[in-house]
Amino acid sequence: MTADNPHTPLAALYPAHVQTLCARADEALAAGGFEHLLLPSGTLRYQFLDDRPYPFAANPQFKAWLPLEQVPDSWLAYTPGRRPRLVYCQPDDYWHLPPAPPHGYWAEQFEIIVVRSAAQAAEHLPTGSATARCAILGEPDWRLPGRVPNNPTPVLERLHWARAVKTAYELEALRMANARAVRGHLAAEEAFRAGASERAIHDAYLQATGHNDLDLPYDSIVGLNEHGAVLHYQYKRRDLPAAHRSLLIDAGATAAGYCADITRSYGDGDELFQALIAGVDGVEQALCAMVRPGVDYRDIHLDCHRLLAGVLRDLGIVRMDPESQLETGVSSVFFPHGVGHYLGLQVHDVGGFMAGPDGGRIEPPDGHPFLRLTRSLVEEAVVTIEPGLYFIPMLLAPLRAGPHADAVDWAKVEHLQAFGGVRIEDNVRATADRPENLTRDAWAAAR
Ligand SMILES: [Mn+2]
Repeated sequence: MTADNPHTPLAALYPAHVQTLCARADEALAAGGFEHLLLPSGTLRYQFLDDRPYPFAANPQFKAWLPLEQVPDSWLAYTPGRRPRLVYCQPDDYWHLPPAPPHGYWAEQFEIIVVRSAAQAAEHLPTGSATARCAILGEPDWRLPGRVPNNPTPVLERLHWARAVKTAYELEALRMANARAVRGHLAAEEAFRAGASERAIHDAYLQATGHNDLDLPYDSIVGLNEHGAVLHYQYKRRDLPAAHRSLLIDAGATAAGYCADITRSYGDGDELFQALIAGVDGVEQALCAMVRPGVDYRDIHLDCHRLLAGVLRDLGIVRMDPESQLETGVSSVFFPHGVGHYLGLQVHDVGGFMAGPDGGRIEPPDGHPFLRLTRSLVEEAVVTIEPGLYFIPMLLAPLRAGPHADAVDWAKVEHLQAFGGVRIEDNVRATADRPENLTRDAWAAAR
């Protein structure tokens, strides 16, 4: 496990990361008029009338401080000027394997108190009149004894705003997550070429990353043929299709709680589909080069439409100039999602619409409701860039019935429908200089 390994490159970077978090917390607490920051890791939730818990997902606010994804009922307590305290719950439980005693590169940054139950944890949090001066960020849940999260807006907003800027520690974790995911993608391509089922491709991916299903940052999308046109295709079929025309795989990995989010598309050699993959890949690399400080991410999204519309025109799929395709909404039929999002502790990281550190909202452009990031980029922001072109029956039907039907080569569209679609997605860091493509770098290193 990454967090246990003293030799991980993360170890040397972690103390400065915690210092940055302390400074951000100082500012956020001052803005909200609070004196203590309390972050519960979260608690297990159970299915209705059952004793089976849902998969545990740690509070991302907690995970920002600690690479601990599976320690429910624990708390991080921070008071400006003091060493942060970790109340670490290691229950006496012979039904399950409790969390290991606290150790690893992170442990020495905290005053650690080990407790045996959630109720006991509460005894080590600020009490009495101090309770009212606590900003408690977490999901309110009656099962979590101790304090009720109040989630004060000014505190949350400042922390969310700041999360756009990654620390050196976070960047290294994101690189490690990318390296891990790329190992999976290489195995997945090999399984596709060998004619494996969606389920078997997914299994090859897990095997190569060393992840279990529940370790993944999101449920992988593994679609053969027409399934590539289902944006969040959620099944992994065990049966084999009659032919392996195409694979669209959108799959990530984590390291120290940070996420990679990568998509690749493969074909069977069909000339038009291969040209489509090459076209989308070219667009993707042009957009990655735009990831620079000061660039409005909405402009990357709109340029993505223009560039993809150019691919549709150049391949003779749509006979319309790119600007008209954008204005009439034709490009949105083939590219019906946003070009990307912030990436970090959460695969769709927070703060994408914020106008400033004390809130406000920047709306996506009219007609583009699915764009999740509308801010201008800053140095050390990490985003995904994920253009795609799809042949989605539900969206094609109104185009075929509408005023622009004649601009479309329907024979080509019908041919490509059997391949589903293409998406290519990398994780990119904005720097003062040229952008760092974490995904392509990991790919180059893996070969
Ligand atoms: Mn993504």
